[in-house]
Amino acid sequence: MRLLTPLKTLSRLLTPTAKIIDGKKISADIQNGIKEEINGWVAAGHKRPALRAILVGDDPASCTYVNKKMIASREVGIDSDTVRLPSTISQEDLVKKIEELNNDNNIDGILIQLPVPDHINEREICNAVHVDKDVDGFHVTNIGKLVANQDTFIPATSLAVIELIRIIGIDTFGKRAVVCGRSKNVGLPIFQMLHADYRNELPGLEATAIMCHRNTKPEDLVMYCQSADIIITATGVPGLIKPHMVKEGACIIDVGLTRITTPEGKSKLVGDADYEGCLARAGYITPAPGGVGPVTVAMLMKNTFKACKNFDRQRSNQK
Ligand code: BQF
Repeated sequence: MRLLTPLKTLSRLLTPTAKIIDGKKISADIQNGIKEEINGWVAAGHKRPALRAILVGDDPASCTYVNKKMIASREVGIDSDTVRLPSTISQEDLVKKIEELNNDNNIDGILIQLPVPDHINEREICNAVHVDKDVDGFHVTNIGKLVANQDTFIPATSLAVIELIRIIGIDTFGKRAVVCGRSKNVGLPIFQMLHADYRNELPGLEATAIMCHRNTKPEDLVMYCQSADIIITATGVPGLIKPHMVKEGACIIDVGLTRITTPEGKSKLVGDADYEGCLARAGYITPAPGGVGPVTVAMLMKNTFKACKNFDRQRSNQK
C-alpha cells in the first residue's frame, strides 16, 4: 500500500486526464448556426444585421481582436466595418462619432474596442453608445439590467463562459464556482450570471459563487480554488492557477490571455492556469488561446443579431 499511493500520484502527474475544450470548434459550430439563422432572416425579407467597431489608435492586440470580429461577421453574414480613429482624438469628437452611428438606422450594433487611450474617459464612452445598440453590454443601463436579472446584452466574454459551461454539460445548481478577477467587463458579469436565480427573465446558473481578486490572500485563493467545482480565471496573471489548487475533476475555464516572452526569447500568448500541470488534475480545461476567445467572438455575433431582431420588432410595433 505504501508503494501504491505514490505510484498513483505519479501516474496522475504523468497522464493528462482533463478533457480539453476546443473553443475553435465550438465557436465554428455556433457561428454556422448563426449564419443559417441570418440567411433565413434575410431570405424572409428582413434587414441584414449591421455592426460597426470603433478602433481608437493602433494597439496591435486591439487590431487583432477587431480583425477577428470583422472576419467572423463576414462569415456569418453580418454587414460590418471598422471605424478607425487616431489615438489623439478628443473625447468630444469620439462621442460625436458614436452619436453618428447611434443615429444611423441601418446600424444595429456598435462596439468600442477597449482599451481606449488614457485621455479618454472610458465610462463616458461606453455610456454614449445607444442602449439598444450596445452589443458589448458595457452601457451602465445594461450593466444594471444584468444585475437586476432583466434581459439585456450580456458582455460577450461572460456569455462565452456560460455557453461553454452549458456545452460541456457541467451542473452548476448549488455547485461551488470561484471567479478570479473582478473587472467590470469580464469577472463581474461572469460572477453575476453564475450566482443568479434561474427563475428570472435572465436565468442565472444558481452556483455558490465566490469572487477572488488582487487583494484576496494567497492562502485564501488556494483554499477557495481547492473547494471549487468550477474555476473561472480572468486575471492576466500567467501561472496563477497551479495544479495543487485544483480539485480533482474540477472544470477550469481560463479567460486569461497574456503575451509573454519564453526563456527561448519567443513571444506567445498564455492563459492564467498552469495548463500542462492542471491537465492532470482537472476534469475539463479550456486552452488559452483557443478556448474562451473564439467563443467570445461568436457571442458578439449572437448579440449583434439579437440587436437587429430587437430593432425589427420595434419597427413593426410602430406600424
Ligand atoms: C483565441 C480582449 C483583453 C482585452 C481586450 C480568439 C479573441 C482572442 C483569442 C478575441 C479580447 C479577447 C477581445 C482568440 C476579443 C477575446 O483564438 O484564443 C479571439 O478576439 N477576443 C477583445 O476584443 O478585447 C480584449 C482581451
